[in-house]
Order: sequence, then structure tokens, then C-alpha cells
Amino acid sequence: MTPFEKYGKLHVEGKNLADANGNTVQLKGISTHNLNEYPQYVNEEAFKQFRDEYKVSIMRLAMYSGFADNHEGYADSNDEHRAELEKIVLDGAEICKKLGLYCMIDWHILLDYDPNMHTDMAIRFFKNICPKLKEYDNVIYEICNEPNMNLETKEEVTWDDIKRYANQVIPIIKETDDSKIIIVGTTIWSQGVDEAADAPLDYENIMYTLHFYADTHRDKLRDKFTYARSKNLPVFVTEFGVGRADGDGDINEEQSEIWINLLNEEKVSHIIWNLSNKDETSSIIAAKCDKTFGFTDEDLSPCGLMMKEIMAK
Ligand code: IDC
Repeated sequence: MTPFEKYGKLHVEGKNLADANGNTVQLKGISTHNLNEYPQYVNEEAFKQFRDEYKVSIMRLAMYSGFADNHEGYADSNDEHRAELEKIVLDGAEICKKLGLYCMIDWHILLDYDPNMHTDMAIRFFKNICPKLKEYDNVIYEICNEPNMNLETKEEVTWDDIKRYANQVIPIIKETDDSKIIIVGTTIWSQGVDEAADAPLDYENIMYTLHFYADTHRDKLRDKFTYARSKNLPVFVTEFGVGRADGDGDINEEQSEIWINLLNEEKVSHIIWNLSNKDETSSIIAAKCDKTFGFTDEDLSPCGLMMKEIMAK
């Protein structure tokens, strides 16, 4: 039975992700790296292996909206490249649908730290893809990966700024399709679930993002998580790492375990960063491996091997 056959179309019920019968559902999965840079991993053979062997139930397609690592994002590129990106995302959603996997489509803001910077482009993106994905009950939208700060002024994007953006983009998605779950990033690189819990948005089927990197974020962030849950906030960990927040550094097994146990107790869904063979700790494929599917354990990095354990837990 595929994950979709098991749970069907999902919705948000109270603070949980739920199936049609109201049973709480916890999804676990893998996020791609930047699709501008690593589109080759979006393929059926790979996703099928993740489903069957690693017990993955969701894939996250991280589509960078802005420039990063010498690659243009959707917003700062040209129409041709934008159409290519839309195609990768639509293909990814199709592959997931065929395999009975859930698929998260992530408008991955990052160095473009304020979602309001590219609202027009986000609207364009969702206006283009949403009608095409209306019948895709496996799709979940994530509208702003990680709001963060202006590196020059060091000013943090506020929860009110994020809400201003969300209140423009969510209605665009809901216009075509009012039944999809929409996930909203929170302040400080998606750590501000406490602020979201104090002033949530006013729509159905919304969840809020918490991101952690186990070697960097510990009790302080777990306290925010616990607070948000106590206020009944639906939280989705759409990205986490077992190492340091810059995606590199040492793996911290102890802290990762504390985090994953906490999420599992709460049945909070989680997605590990990242599907690539980049030479950094958070990549699940070993740097020496050029395969894009058919991975053996030798093809996985230490993070990849941990990923297998985490998915199976
Ligand atoms: C990192 C990648 C790294 C890349 C960098 C900038 O791992 O290869 O050079 O982005 O594009 C996040 C972000 C995610 C980051 C990741 C690790 O959502 O894009 O990926 N991270 O730094 N938030 C916290 C950590």
C-alpha cells in the first residue's frame, strides 16, 4: 500500500495533519536541494526507492526563489528558466502522484530573506501551477521557506511582515483550489512558531513551519515548539538537519535523537535536508557517488545512513 493509498487526501484538524477519518497522520520524507542546481534527482526510480526501501511518504521540492550558489532562482531569472522550473516541479508532483507519495512544493526563499521581496513572482508561480495541480490530492504548498533578516541592516523580518505576504498569496492558491494544505514559514529562519501560535492566520488548512539543525538548535528552540503545540498550533517540520545550521559541520546524533523522539511523540511530520551529493554534511548522497537512482548503502553519506534510521523510526 502506498502512503497515499493509506491516508488519502489530508487536511488539518486542530493541531494535527489528519486523514479523512480524522486520524492523525505523520509524514516523513526527504527534501531536494536547490532544484536550480540539482534537478537530476527528481526521477521516478529514485523516489520509488525512497518510498519502498527508506519508507519515505513525502518528497519536498525545494525551488529556490532567489539567487544562491551561482544559480539564479525563479524570481531573478528569465521566463525560459522559470518555465523550466515549473516543469520540474510539475514533473515531481506527477512522479509523486504516480507513486502514491505526498509532494510538498516549496517556494524556497533564503538569501531573498523577506517573502515580500518577491510577492509578485510568488503569485505568478502559484497562479501558473495551481490550476495544473488542482486534481493532485497529494500536493501540499509551502509558500515561504525561511523568512530571515536583512544582512546589511540586521533587521529581522517580523511575523506581521510574513502575514502580510501570506494574506496575499494564500487567497491566490485558494482561488483555484480551496482544499490544499498550505504551509507558512515563520520568523528567524522558520523558528518563530511561538509568535505564530500567538497570532495565527485566519484560514482553514494552514500549518506553520519549524526548522531545526540538531547541532545548532537545541532546548531553546524545543521550548518554542512545545509552547506552540500547547497553544494548538499545527506545525510541520518541512526541513531539518542532523548537523549544523549551515548544512555542514559535525553530525550530532544525540541532539538529532532528542528532536526526532519529540516529533514522533507529537506525531509531527518531518523532512530531512538534502537530496544531493554536494560535499557537505547534510547531503544524503556521498560526494563520490554520481548516481541519481539505485543507491546502495555505500552510495549514501553518514547523513544518508542516519536518514534511513530516522525514516524507519
Ligand atoms: C544550504 C545548502 C548549501 C547551500 C546553501 C545556500 O545546504 O549547500 O550553499 O543552502 O543555498 C536552511 C535552508 C537551506 C540551507 C540549509 C543548510 O533552508 O536552503 O541549505 N538550511 O544551511 N535553513 C537552515 C539551514
